[in-house]
Amino acid sequence: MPATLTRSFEQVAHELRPQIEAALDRYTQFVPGCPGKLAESIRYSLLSPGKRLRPLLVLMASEACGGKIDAALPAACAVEMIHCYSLIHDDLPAMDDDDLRRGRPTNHKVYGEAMAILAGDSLLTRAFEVVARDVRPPAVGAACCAALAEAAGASALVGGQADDILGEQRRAQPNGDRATERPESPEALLSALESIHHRKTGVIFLASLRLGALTAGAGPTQIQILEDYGRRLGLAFQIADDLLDVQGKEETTGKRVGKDADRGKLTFPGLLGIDESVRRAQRLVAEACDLLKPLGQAAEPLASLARYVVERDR
Ligand code: GRG
Repeated sequence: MPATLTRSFEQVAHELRPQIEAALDRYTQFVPGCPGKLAESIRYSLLSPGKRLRPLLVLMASEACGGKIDAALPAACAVEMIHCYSLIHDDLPAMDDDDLRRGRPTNHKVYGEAMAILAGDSLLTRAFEVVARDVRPPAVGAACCAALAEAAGASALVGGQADDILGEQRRAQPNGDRATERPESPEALLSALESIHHRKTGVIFLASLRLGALTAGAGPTQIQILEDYGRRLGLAFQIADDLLDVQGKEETTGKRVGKDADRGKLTFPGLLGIDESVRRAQRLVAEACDLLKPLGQAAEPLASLARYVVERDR
């Protein structure tokens, strides 16, 4: 295929983002009953300038499987709502205690902790309402709801977050129960880190791809290709995220940098070093792009998204 026909990730994202932003705006025009302050707090975070990677993944996966953007848009918005809820709750003092997100003060810094918790709760429930009402036919809507619930639940997103917090608490205990524990090997630490990130980040990426495929009526072979791609993409994204925390700048990332080291978190650069982390992320992206080849040119935006994920500065 001549290179001129290949649309870059930024070109495709530039076309699709306005549709995502407009739909997120429409989906958060709440009916009476939702207090103005709560609606403001929800919209403050949801409509803030995120990269929209997960909704783009839904739309690009749908396109790769021959689907239509309009049919995938409700599912794309639902995934972004769940992602946004997780960021609002992750930033709370009881969790990561952050004051900067997407280049702005975090939700609880502006609206207070109670309203931030409720904004997250509202986004989580709204996501399922949107899918149940607007994904057609209803059987596909039900399959999307189940996939989303599994990805956001106690054995995935919430479980990964819980393990992350429990691990941090254990590492912060200098003696206590740990005095009798054997130190963990580097291999065990790496596998624990990969498991946490798979649940905290990777599974939502996989759900995004699955929802895109489901709304396009994809078959099992296409779904399998997307999932194999998604597993590598999720891990590469997380390695890049850890590298940005070490090497990135607050002005471009829009969030506090250096916080993982400050909190004694397990990270890929911490375990593997910077050079090996970069090599690993690049290898994963190359594998992810190779896996997409049977889907042809329609999957090129997904390949360019994978390359963007490790080259990004935010
Ligand atoms: C509170 C249930 C619960 C889960 C929190 C998402 C999460 C789990 C924690 C956020 C902290 C973090 C750095 C997670 C790993 C990577 C990640 C999800 C980064 C943010 O995603 P981006 O870079 O963000 O796509 P934008 O703002 O562009 O949408």
